Amino acid sequence: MLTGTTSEAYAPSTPSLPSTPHRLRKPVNALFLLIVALVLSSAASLFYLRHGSLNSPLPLSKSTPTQLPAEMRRGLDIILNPQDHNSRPPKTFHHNWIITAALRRPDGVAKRVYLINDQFPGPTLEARSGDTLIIRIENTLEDEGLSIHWHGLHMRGQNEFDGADGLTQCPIAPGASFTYQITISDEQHGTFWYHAHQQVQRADGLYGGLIVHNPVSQDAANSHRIEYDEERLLLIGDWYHRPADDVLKWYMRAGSFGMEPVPDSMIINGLGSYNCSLAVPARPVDCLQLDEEQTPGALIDPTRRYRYRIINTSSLSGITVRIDEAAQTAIEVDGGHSVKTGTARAVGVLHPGERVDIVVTWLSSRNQLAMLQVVLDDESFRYPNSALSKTQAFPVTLVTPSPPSSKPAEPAPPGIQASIDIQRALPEVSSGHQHFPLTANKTLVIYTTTLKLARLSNIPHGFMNHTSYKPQSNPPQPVISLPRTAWDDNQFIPYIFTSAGPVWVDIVINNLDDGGHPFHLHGYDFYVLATYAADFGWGSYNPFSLALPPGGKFNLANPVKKDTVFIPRHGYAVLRFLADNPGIWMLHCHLLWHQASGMAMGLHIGSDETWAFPDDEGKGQRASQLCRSSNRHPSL
Ligand SMILES: [Cu+2]
Repeated sequence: MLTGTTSEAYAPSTPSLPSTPHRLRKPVNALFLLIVALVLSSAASLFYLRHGSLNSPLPLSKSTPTQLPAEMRRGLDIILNPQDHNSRPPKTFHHNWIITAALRRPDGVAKRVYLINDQFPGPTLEARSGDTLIIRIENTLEDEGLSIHWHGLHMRGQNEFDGADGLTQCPIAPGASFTYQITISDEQHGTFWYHAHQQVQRADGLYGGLIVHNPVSQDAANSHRIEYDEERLLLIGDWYHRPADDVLKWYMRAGSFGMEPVPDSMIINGLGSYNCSLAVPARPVDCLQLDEEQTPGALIDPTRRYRYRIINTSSLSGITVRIDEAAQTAIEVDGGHSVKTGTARAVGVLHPGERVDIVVTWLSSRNQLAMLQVVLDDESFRYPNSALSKTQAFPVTLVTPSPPSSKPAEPAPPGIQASIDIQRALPEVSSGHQHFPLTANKTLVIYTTTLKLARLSNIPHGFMNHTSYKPQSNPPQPVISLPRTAWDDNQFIPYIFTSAGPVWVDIVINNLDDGGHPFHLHGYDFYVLATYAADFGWGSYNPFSLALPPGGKFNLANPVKKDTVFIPRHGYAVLRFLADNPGIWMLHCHLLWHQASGMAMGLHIGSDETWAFPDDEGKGQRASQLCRSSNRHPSL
């Protein structure tokens, strides 16, 4: 059976339909009610709208509105509420999260997923720059520890709440609780997300959106060229029907030959639509065939412009998002970094961990239905999985309010492109050498690859230089609670000394593999000075040799700023950042199977090489307290 619970996370509890095209306008409920009336009374209406959210009668509906059965509420919309955050002073939010797991059918196939307060995906956190989030997490799982990372937030002065299992904390043990304290810096706003950072729980749904709205006072400096009326969130990712533990076990054996497990399905905001007939006999699934009307979809007013904040929550797959009946313009990448792109019908490829914010304008069309297409990038798929449809379409129902108040949908703008290559997006204004020196003070060179070594029984392991990461286990305490000399052999954490003035760091990450790796650095944003993919050879760059970079000169004029960067196969990326946030910060591939098999390391940034954190206000002790009762995953 389908459960109604899954719809809770995306049911529009406080929908807002501003009256004029400006993103800061207050809600106008009348318009919304009108739309609701039309939708519920229309035979073509396929979607959910929670009756409970309506506070007044539906004046224009002649027929009695019928509440769709819970299992048919398949709405994709997570409606964001910037108006509740961007013009108030900073404040502190308290959340209490209970973590459980239960069987759900996100795409029709039964699977055990993690729930936060009974929701999958977890609750969407909305805040503004300068807010403090105090989140108490109670782990009621039977036999698994867990930790949560706040992807993209700098966590300045809050290293111990970064959530990186093994580096900054032990897992929260079953039955235990832990309170994360997160003060969002005044400089940060944009699209973030939170997700499990212990083993592979992220692939079983332990994640959610975290949106930091830009305060109005900063708008003059950060205003977007393109206005919009409403904001929506799209958590889009691949989906495995097997438990992630089993998927990882399948990968981490000699017989996988290092071929990453190809997903079975895809979901948006926790919902998908799987064609049961595709399931392969070798891997039976408990599949409930959803009919066409149960395909999850969105509901929009085509006279309005929408800002979609898109997060790739995949374990493996890059995604391209395409809407033929709309014009998309990308305005920001990752945590609020402005980019300038043309207008196109599609945007991609967005890799796991990356975010892009797009503004969508609906083009004039007689259709009442648009299709949101998601294409999974098959670069990482090394074998065919006939169970998977790589391209899937989700209906977007266009509901125009009453004709007198509506303006016609816009005609297609001239010069609309087929696709925006988001990997090549650059900021509009020069962002580079005004902000950093022409050369860095310190340069790190990293080589990363997946190896199947005889000494590791030919099981694929990710390596960063010569180290394959595992959470610190001897002694079993997070490294921030231990002096450097006590760290075990699975830790590769170069030291960056910072007390002699500003230290700009270049990291050259060479990718020796024949597939790309999206790398994420905790605690920082970085400028992407170069990325390169070789047509032949290794495509590596060693800045300590006399040879010029194979990819040519760095972009010092207007490099894009990011926290997650895709490093092409047989190529490299050069990243530059100011090492001004002391702590131990993880740097890892965001492909979950690579991360879990060791493609991770840390950066130790500070002014004390011995790593003085254990004595720093007891933070190290606090970080290690969890370890006493911690029950790390048995596969480690
Ligand atoms: Cu990778």
